[in-house]
Amino acid sequence: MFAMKKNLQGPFDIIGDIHGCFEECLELLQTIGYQIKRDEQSKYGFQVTNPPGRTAVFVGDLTDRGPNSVDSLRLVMTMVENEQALCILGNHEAKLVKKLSGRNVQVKNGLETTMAELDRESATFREEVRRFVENLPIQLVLDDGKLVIAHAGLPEHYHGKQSKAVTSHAIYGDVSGKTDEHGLPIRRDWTLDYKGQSIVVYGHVPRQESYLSNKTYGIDTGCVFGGKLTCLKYPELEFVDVKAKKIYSQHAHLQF
Ligand SMILES: [Mn+2]
Repeated sequence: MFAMKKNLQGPFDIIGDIHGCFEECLELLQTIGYQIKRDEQSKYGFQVTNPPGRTAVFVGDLTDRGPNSVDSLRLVMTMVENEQALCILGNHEAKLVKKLSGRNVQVKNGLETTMAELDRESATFREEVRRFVENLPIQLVLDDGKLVIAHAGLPEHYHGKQSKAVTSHAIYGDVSGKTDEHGLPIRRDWTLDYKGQSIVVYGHVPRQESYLSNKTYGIDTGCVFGGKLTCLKYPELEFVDVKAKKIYSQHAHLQF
C-alpha cells in the first residue's frame, strides 16, 4: 500500500525503529511533549494527547528483539487509529503479517519474541494487529512532496511510485542478496548519490549516531542494541533522543 498525503504539512515528530523498546518510546514521546496514559477503557489500552498541532510518524520495525512489542503495537495502533500518528511498514512488520496470516515464515531474528508475546494475547487482538500491519503504507509523501518517509529510504526516482522494486527498496534498502560473514545483508549506501530536493527520512540501518547524507536522514540509532531511540523533528530538523535502558539484543558489528 502507498500513501500520498501531500496535504499534511506537519509539523511532524519522526520516530526511529522501536523494536519493542516500549519504555524508551514512552520516554522519548513524553520528552517531546506527548501525554500518554494507560486506559483500560480505550480500544488498545492507551490514551494519548499530542502536543498542539504535531503528528508523530513511526518509521516501522515497531516489534521484535526488544522486551515489549505488544505495548509498542498497542500505543502506535492507538495513535494511528486516532489520527495522532502515521506509521509505515518495516521489514519486521512485513514478516509479522505473513506469520499472522498463517504463511510459512521462519520465526527468528526477533520474531520469536513478538510471537511469544502475541501468543499470550487474545485471538481478537492478534487479528487487529494483523489488519493494522497489513494496511501500513510503504512510503509517505508529505508536505507538498518536500518530505518522503520510507523504512529503508528511497532514491528520488521511486518517490510517489508503486512497483515491486519500490516496495523492495522501501522495506529492505539497496540489497544485493549477498550476506556478510555474520549472515547480515550487505547493503549499498543509496544516499551517497541522492540528489533530490525532497528530504528523505528512514530507519532500518542501525548506526551509532543519526546519519545525515545529501538531505537524507537515517534515524535508526540501535535502541534495541543498547544505543538510543531518536526522533527527528520536522520542519525544525532537530534531533531528540533517549538512551536505551539496557542492551536487549547483541548486534554483530555495533557496540554502544
Ligand atoms: Mn528494518
